[in-house]
Amino acid sequence: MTRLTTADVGALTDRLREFEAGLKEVTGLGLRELAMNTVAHPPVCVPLYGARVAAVPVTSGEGVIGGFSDCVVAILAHLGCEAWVTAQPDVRGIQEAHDEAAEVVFLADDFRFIALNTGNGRCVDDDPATADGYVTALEAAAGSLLGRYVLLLGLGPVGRAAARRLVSRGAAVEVVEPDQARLQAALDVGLKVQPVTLAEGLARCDLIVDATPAAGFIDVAEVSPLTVAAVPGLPSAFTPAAQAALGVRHIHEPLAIGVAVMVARALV
Ligand code: 2YC
Ligand code: MG
Repeated sequence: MTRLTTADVGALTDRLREFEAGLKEVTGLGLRELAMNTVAHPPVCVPLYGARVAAVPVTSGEGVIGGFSDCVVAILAHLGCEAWVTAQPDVRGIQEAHDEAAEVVFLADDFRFIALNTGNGRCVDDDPATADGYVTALEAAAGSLLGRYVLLLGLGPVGRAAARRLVSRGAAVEVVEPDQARLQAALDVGLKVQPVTLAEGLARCDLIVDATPAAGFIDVAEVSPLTVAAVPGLPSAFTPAAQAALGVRHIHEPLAIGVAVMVARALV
């Protein structure tokens, strides 16, 4: 996933309620319900209220992103967890989390973002959690994915997880992946996806999952009142004009759905 900036996470922290209102309008689900529907179908109640969860800043590599851990905690608190950012980063932060009886610890370096349940050893990765949460949102918005054509842009870690989840929910997945090696690797592991050109995919699919790091290559002329776009990462493949035309049907934010599914999977 693209490395977030302080501006990205600050904007999300400020607009969390607004995002959730839009999510509810287009999917009928709030963040808690979306997470529980992703963890199990039919949904199970996950003990989020009062769950003690610590976010530990990690200084390795490119270092701490100002506001990243605070944003994770804001999302967790919004879900009803007792969440906090540890006073110290790295190993001292993990120790503090343990000493303060955290059930789940969130940690992100330059390569991985995980939620670790120190009680049961469960370790949840953000890429599949994010992909699965966004597919749940798309399915709720569409009513069902059974037999529906879905255009998937990109077969990186999030795209591959989304492809698996879309196929498992009955979708006919058409994928645009310019990297032939990535495409072949996905087909070689038996991923049931149909390679298409962007034009072919846009012509046939009203449901779109954007899992590419490329920005602004789908314009307003290529979206319709039937289009629903699940956009789990930054930047969006949709131009600002296309995003405006889609409104709440452009489901897009950099952390909230991923964190909600991560903590639900860590605690279920
Ligand atoms: O503040 C910190 O602890 C930093 N070490 C966090 C670095 C996160 C880098 N990863 C990302 O920005 C994206 C996010 C969506 C999470 C995964 N990739
Ligand atoms: Mg990741």
